[in-house]
Formats: sequence, structure tokens, C-alpha cells
Amino acid sequence: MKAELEAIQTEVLEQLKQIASSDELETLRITYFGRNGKLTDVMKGMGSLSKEERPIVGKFANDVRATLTEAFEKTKTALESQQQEQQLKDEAIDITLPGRKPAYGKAHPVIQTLERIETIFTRMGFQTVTGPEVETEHYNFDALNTPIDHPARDLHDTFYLTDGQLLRTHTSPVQIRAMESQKPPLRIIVPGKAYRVDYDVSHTPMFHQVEGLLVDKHVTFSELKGVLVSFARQMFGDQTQMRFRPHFFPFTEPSAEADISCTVCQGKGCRSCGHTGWIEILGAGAVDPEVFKAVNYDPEKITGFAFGMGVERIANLQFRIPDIRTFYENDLRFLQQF
Ligand code: 2U9
Repeated sequence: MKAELEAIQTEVLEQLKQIASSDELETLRITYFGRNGKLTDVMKGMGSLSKEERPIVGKFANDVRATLTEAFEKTKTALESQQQEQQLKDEAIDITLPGRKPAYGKAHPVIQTLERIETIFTRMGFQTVTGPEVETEHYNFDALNTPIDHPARDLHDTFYLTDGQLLRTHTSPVQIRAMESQKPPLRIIVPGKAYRVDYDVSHTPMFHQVEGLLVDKHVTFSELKGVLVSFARQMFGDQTQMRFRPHFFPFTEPSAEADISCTVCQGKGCRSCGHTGWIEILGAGAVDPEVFKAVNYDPEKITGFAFGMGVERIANLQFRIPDIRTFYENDLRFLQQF
């Protein structure tokens, strides 16, 4: 039996040298120490030994078991530290690698243009005011001296909602509200969304406007021209020329449309400007006395000027986009260029 135990000891110690993983180690442990293991079997046979032999062989068996247990423990510890080392190697982070750049979002091109327009007027002393996009006929048309039979009021041109409400067709109702809540002088710009039933290369049902209103005593048309020429030169460059053509709006009198010298050909004439050298960018005028009456300002004492521009149109010129609708197709290949 002693010889048997010795053989087992040699066998196990030899096999322990070959062990490469915890699983293999466990299998080996079960083979020898398990319920039906080889060492366990030998130990079970001790009962058949004589009284004299039993303590001697018993001690020897215990020694073998202790030796092997220790050898198992050692192998286990060695394997564990080996595994840990491997894990550290596998999970090592190379802190010298360059970082991954997060994909930053940015403002939509139309909003970039809107913000630029806003900045220019802010520097000239205008304050930004905003207001509701769902409006009443009173604020959108009546208070702005728009006749009851004006085509802009048609179902084909205005989005009507229920309860006499509508989507504002311009940001002008905000100026009416501002005049109702403040006394003159007033120097405001109103950026925001407007809605019209319209869809082609130069119109989308939702678009952006920046309108301006300056109200005080003795405001003149030449001051309006000064402000707008200054705006155009800051927006399109120092060399920009501006001309005013007579026009009609219900809310201004006199009224004008303003053109700038073509940004593509500098006024020489090209396809972009229809070979005229000029490009229309905004409308403007002196506030109609009827509008002042609607907000209880005295038209005998107070004068003012107003202007309005479509932001998509300005963005078109700034970025040279031929079709306004591309701004709202949400094609990232297009939007990421700005
Ligand atoms: C008040 C009084 C007067 C705002 C004005 C225009 C001329 C104008 C268009 C430009 C292109 C609208 O986006 S567009 O289609 N606007 O030409 N807007 S004067 O006049 C006002 C506004 C408010 C109380």
C-alpha cells in the first residue's frame, strides 16, 4: 500500500507540472481526491490493514496527502497569477493612442444665417423680440392694415386652424404685440418661423424671417436706408451696392423693395441675377399710420420704419444654394458642408 501511495505521489507531482489551466487542475484533483478518486480509494483500503501496520501506513498516507495538497495549492496560486497577468496584458490601454473625436453637431445653415443677421442688428442697437407662431386674424392681418379681401388672406395662402386661429404668415404680429405692451421709442428685430401655403424652388411652407421695427419721433426714410445699407455691407461685403424700388405693402407707406448688387458677378450681370446685376433681398417702408392707430400710437406724433427679409433667401445667396427646399430635406451630406 505504501508503494501504491508513493506511486500516486510521484504520478500526481509529475502531472501537476503539465497543468496549464484551472479546469485541468480541477479534473486532476477529482481524479485523485474525489469521492471515487485514486487516493481516496487507497485510503478506503486502510481498514483491511493489520493493527500494527495501520498507524504507520496511516501516517505515510497523511504525509502524501499533505504533500499533494500543498503541491495543488502552489499550482493553483501560480495559475491564478499567470491568468491575472494575462488579463492585465489583454486589457492594457495604450494611453499614447490619439483620442477619438466626438461628432459635434452644429446649427442648421438657415439658423447660422439667422444668427448672423441678428448679430448685425444687435450691434446697431436693435433688441430681439419673439412671439407666438399660432396667431389670430386680428394680429396677423387686421392690425397690419391688410384689407379683408387681400389675397394673402386666401385659404390658398394661409394655414387656418380651428377657432379663428392661424399659423402666422409673417413675424409682424410680434411687432404689434410689442407696440401694445411698450411705449415708443422702440428698436426691435423679430426673428422666427412663418408659414405660407407655398412650395417651389424659392418657397417652403415653413420659412424664417427677420423683421425689424424702429419707432420714435421724427424717424425718416433716409435712416431706414442707412440701416439697411449698413446691414447689406456687413452681410455681403463692403463693396455691396444697394438700390430701392417703389413697392406696395399694406402695413408700410411709402414702401420699397431693396436689391443688392449681385454677389456672384458684382453687378456685371450673370445667370444668378437674371442678367440684371441686382438681387432682391428685402422689403421695407415707413410704418403706415393705420398700423399706429391699431395699437393706440398717435400717428401725428410718432413715425417709424419697418423691414422684413426671408432668411432662406439670404442663406441661399450666402451659401450659393440654388434650391431653397434642399435646406429641409435633412440630407446630412448637404447639411455637414456648413
Ligand atoms: C409692423 C409694421 C410694418 C414689415 C415688412 C416687408 C416689408 C417685407 C417680406 C420679405 C420677404 C416678407 O419673407 S418675405 O416674404 N417682407 O417685404 N416686411 S415691411 O413691416 C412691418 C411689420 C410690422 C408693425
